[in-house]
Amino acid sequence: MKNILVIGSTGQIGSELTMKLRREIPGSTVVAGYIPGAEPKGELLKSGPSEVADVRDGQGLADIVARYDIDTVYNLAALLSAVAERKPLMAWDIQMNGLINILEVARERRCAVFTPSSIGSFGPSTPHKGTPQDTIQRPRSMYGVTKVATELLSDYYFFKYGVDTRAVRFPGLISHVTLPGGGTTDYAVEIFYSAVCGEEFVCPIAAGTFMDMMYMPDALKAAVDIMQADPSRLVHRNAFNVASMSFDPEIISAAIRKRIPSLKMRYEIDPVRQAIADSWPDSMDDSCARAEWDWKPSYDLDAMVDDMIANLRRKLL
Ligand code: AKB
Repeated sequence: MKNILVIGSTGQIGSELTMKLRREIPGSTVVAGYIPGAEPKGELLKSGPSEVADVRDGQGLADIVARYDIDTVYNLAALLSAVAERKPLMAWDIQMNGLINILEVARERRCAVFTPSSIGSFGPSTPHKGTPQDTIQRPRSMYGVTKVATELLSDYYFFKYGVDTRAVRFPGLISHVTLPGGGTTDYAVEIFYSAVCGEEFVCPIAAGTFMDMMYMPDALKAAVDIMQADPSRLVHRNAFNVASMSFDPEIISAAIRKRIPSLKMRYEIDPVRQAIADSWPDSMDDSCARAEWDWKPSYDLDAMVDDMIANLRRKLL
């Protein structure tokens, strides 16, 4: 990994991943790819090159890859689960037509490609507890359909053309830097903003609904480590279960209330998000990631809550 293109560099993952790669990969050039209307700002803009990189424009991607001699592409362009239910055709266009554009450029230019999958790639018939690496994937959301197809297409390009595709299945990601937009797990970020700002939190997900979650520093570590893993050890590629914590709204609100006793929460269930959440795993088994590339998260629930609150207090108060 030396010359890297991050597509979706101003989004929830991209904004932090681009900065981490610039800091931690010596001698690298990390191009921040963005779409018009979501331009990089501040440090992201100043610390390296940026280019318009719309996954739906294959020629535009090919030009950037050639110009910067890109060897690794992080493809983070996606509509998240709830918004993809509102705009299924757009989700298909970005997630699938966009992916094949990237894979074609990667085939021609011999780039490695990371396109994340998600807990959203599972569905109601998947075993929900200790969800295995290799299991039934029959999601009913458009987001889930595109994530399963992403895994299959990425593997196809590896087996047929030797394109070095690798990825992880991200849980809900929690970060104090950039807000997610339109996901089912967003509540687990929003509750912190309400708690720190002293506002009542209206929870769209029912008590008792468990989902895998992960603190952003662990998610970024997973994204970097999988691309640097020894390929001879990889039995799987697209995509690895990675897990660090699983909770429901009662557990996360209790953990925050231990530090901010004034937090008030009431439920107003969003039926679309609830149906999606009910179909997702409660907790994934990530033993293949641990065995094949030494995956190990650093943050459990308490460590994550402490760090989130400290950082949001600095940011918001
Ligand atoms: C979403 O909720 O849509 C995402 C995801 C789990 O992939 N955060």
